[in-house]
Amino acid sequence: MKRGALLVIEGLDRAGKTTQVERLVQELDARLVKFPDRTTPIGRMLDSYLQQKSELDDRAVHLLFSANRWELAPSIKADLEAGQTVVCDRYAFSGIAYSVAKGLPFDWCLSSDASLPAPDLTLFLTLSPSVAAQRGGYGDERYEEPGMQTRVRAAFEEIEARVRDWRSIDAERTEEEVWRDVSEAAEAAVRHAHGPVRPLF
Ligand code: T5A
Ligand code: NA
Repeated sequence: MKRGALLVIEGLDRAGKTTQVERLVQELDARLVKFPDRTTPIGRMLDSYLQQKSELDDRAVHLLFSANRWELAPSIKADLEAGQTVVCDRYAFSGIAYSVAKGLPFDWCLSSDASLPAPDLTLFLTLSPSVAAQRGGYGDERYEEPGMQTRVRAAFEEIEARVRDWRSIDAERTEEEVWRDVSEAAEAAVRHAHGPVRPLF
């Protein structure tokens, strides 16, 4: 059975995720899902937390990020089964990486996202902290500071070792060079997407 592909773009701050995701959505006529989806009631709590307008316990916020994916999971699965490709700007791997970077246990972080729809392909955009800094200073949102970014990078490396269909892409190159690799890998994943949607982890 042919179906739509679930494509995920992950990466550190200023890696160019949104830039590449927007091109992919156009190219593949795909549905865009951005995590966190700040428009739902849960998403509004996350938006306030990220803007440092409210405080939440680390485990509580982890579960809210996860719940924000679960509330969209049924429609993502339905779209994939109906042949619609879905592109996610961040997904469960960000959820794990940022919480592990704050000191929460890896397996605890992973468990709340277990059995979400598994991506057919995750593209991880990598860049060094110095190049990230050249793309503009850190903003006012929570986590936008060098110490946290270094710990997030280490957590993503741990995740990479445990996840299938993961591809790292050097995002220090020009937008066009990155796009060539992103589009080629994504088109292959779309061609090969078939069978039931697998559960993550
Ligand atoms: N979070 C998220 C959790 O803690 N748990 C979770 O479960 C989830 C889902 C969300 C925050 O929430 C955390 C992680 C985050 O801290 P967000 O809304 O996704 O944040 O915002 P960011 O991902 O941080 O968005 P950024 O804007 O920092 O990064 P992007 O999307 O990677 O970068 P982009 O495309 O906007 O580009 C950044 C700049 O670089 C330029 C662009 O023009 C732009 O100016 N650029 C390039 N410059 C040179 N060469 C290239 N190849 C370039 N590509 C883009
Ligand atoms: Na972004």
